Amino acid sequence: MVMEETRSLLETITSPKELKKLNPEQLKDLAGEIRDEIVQTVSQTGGHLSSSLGVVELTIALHYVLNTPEDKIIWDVGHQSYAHKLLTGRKKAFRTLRNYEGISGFPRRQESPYDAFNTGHASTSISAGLGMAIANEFEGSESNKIVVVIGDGSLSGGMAFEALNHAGQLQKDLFVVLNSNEMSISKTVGALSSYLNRLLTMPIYSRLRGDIQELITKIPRLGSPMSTLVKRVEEGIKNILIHGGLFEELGFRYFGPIDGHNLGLLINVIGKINELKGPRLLHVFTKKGKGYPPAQKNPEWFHGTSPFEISTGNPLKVSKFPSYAEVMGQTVVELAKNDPKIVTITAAMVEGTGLSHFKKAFPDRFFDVGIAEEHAVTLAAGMAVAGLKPIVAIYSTFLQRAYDQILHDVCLSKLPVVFCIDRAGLVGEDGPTHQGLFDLAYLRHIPDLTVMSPKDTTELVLMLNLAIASCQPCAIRYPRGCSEQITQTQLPFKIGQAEVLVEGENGVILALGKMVDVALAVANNLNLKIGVVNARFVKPLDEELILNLAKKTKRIITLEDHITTGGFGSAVLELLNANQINDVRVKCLGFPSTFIEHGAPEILFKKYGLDVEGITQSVEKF
Ligand SMILES: Cc1ncc(C[n+]2csc(CCOP(=O)(O)OP(=O)(O)O)c2C)c(N)n1
Repeated sequence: MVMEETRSLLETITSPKELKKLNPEQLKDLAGEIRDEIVQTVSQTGGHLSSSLGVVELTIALHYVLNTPEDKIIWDVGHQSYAHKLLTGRKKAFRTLRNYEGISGFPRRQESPYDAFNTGHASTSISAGLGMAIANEFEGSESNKIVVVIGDGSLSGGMAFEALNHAGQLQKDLFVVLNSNEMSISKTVGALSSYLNRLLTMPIYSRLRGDIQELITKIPRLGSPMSTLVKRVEEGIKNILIHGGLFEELGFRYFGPIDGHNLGLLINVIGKINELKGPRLLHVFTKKGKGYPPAQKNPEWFHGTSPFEISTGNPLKVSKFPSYAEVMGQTVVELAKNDPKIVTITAAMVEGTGLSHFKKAFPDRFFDVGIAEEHAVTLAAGMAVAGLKPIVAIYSTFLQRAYDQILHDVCLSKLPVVFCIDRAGLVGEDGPTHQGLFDLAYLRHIPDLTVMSPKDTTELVLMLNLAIASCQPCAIRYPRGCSEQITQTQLPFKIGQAEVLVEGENGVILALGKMVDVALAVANNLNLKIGVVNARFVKPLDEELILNLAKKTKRIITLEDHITTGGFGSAVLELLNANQINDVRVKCLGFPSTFIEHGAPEILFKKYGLDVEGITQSVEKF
C-alpha cells in the first residue's frame, strides 16, 4: 500500500490525457495509489470495494489507449467504476463517495462527461454499447470507439445474451471486454461460467502464459499500410491467444484470455484490438479485491461493504438486532423442515437475501440462477405448477425487470409463489438505481397477488407463515437493515387484516412497514388524539377498518416508504373513492415520484419530510 505523503501521481491526473504522459513504471505506481485511495475512501463511506480493486489496471489501460470522453467506456453494473472516477477529474471529490451531494457510487451521466451511460442494474452494457455503435454510424462518428466492460457474473443475465446475439448479427463496431474473476457477488454459477473457467485453465493458455509478453512484441507495429495492417494485427494477436468458440459462433472475434493485472500487456493488447473493426471480445482475468488482503481473502464480504477498519477489515458498526434478510433466511429454513415442498430461489444474491442459511441446510432445494431475475420468477412458476412451493427472494429494485413474469407466469395462474422483496423502500447510499421505491406501484394492480409489509422482523416471520399457508401468489416487502420488535403483535391475523395500535379521535395515521415505528413516534409527539394503524396489507386492504376509521375521524394520513404515486396511499384513496366517501380529508405521505438521489437514509428521509419531525409538522398542518 502506498503511503499518504508519496501519493503524488494521482494528484496530477486531472483527466485521462495526463495518463499518456506517464512511463510504464509510473503507471504501475499509479495503480498502487489508486488502490490506496479506494481502500481509504471506502473504509469511511462504505461501497463496492472488491470489484473496483479488481479492475484498476484494466481501467488505467483503457483510459491510456482510448480517447475518452469522445470514445465511450460503458461499465456494466458500474459498481467497479471507482478507478474510472479517480482518473476522470474526480479525485478531489472522491472522498465524498456515496455521500449526499457527493460522488455517486455508480456512473452518472449528470456527474461527468466520462460516464457514458447510467448503470446500476446488471447486464445492460452490451445493449447500450450496441445502441451507441449504431448511432455513431448514423451520425458519421464511427471513429469514436465504444468499449463495454462486463463481468462474468453480469454476462449470466439474459439481456447480455440478447445483446451478444444481436451484435453478432449486426457486425457493428463494438469492443467488449469480458472481465472474468470467477465471482459474481458469490461464486459465479451456470454452464457459461464453467465454460469461461475452462477457457482460463486450458493447457495451451498455461503454456503461453510465460511467453505472452514476448510474443506480443512480435505483433506488427501500427504504421504499415492500413489494408494489410488490420489483418496482420489480428493474426498477430490470434497467434498468441486461444479460440473462444462460443463467442466466435455468435459473430464476435475472441481474444484472450489475458492477465488483467499485467498493465503493459493490457495496454498493448487493448491498443491493438482497438484498431480493429466489428464486434470483438477481449477476455481478461482478474482477482477480485486485488491489493487489499482482507478483500482478496473474502471478496464476497467486501463486494458491498459498510465502513470498516483498514488494518483488520472489521466493520465499524454492528447492529445488535437481526436484519430482515437474516430473519427471512432463518425462518425459511424452519418452514422447510416441516414442508418438503418448499424450495428457494435467488438471482445471484445468496448472502444479501439471507438465503445462505437455506443453501447450507437444503442444498438440493436451493437454486441460484445467476443475475437472471426474469428466469428466477418463471422458474418458480414452473416449479409451482408441478407442485412445489417456491420462495423467490429478490431485491425490490431488481425485481422491476421481472414484472411480466410475475403477472403473466405466476399470477395469471394463481400459483403459490412467495416473493420475498428485500431492500424495499429507501436504500440510501446506492442511490436512484437501487432505491426500492416502486414495488407497490408495479405490484399492487396485479390481480390475485397479495401484497404485505411487516412492521418489524417478528411480523415478517408471521407473514412468511401466512404466505406459505395461503397457497396463492404473495409478495412480502421489507426494508434493508435491522429492526427491533416495535410492539407486541396481536395474534392471530389473517390476510387483509390490519392492526390498530393507537386509538384516536382527531384522525388516524395508516402506516405501512417500517413507517409504523415512525408513526408511533409522531403520534406520541402530538398534542392531538391521533390514532395509529399498522396497515400490514396493501392488497387486500383492511377495507372495513379503514372505512370505519375514515367515517369516525374524518382525517386519514397514509404513510409509506415508497413513492406516493400508485402506492399504499393511492390504494386508500381508491377505496374511499369507490365507496363514495367524499367528506374525509386524506393526506398521503411518502416519497415524490422522482428519482431519489444517493445519500444517508437519515438525510434523505429528513429532506423529503419523512422523519419524525417532518411528519409531525405535516400532520399538525393537516
Ligand atoms: C439486475 C441486477 N441484479 C442483481 C444485481 C446485484 N449485483 C451487483 S454486482 C453483482 C455481481 C456482478 O458480477 P460481475 O459482473 O462478475 O462483476 P464483479 O463484481 O465480479 O466484478 C450483482 C449480482 C444488480 N446490480 N443488477
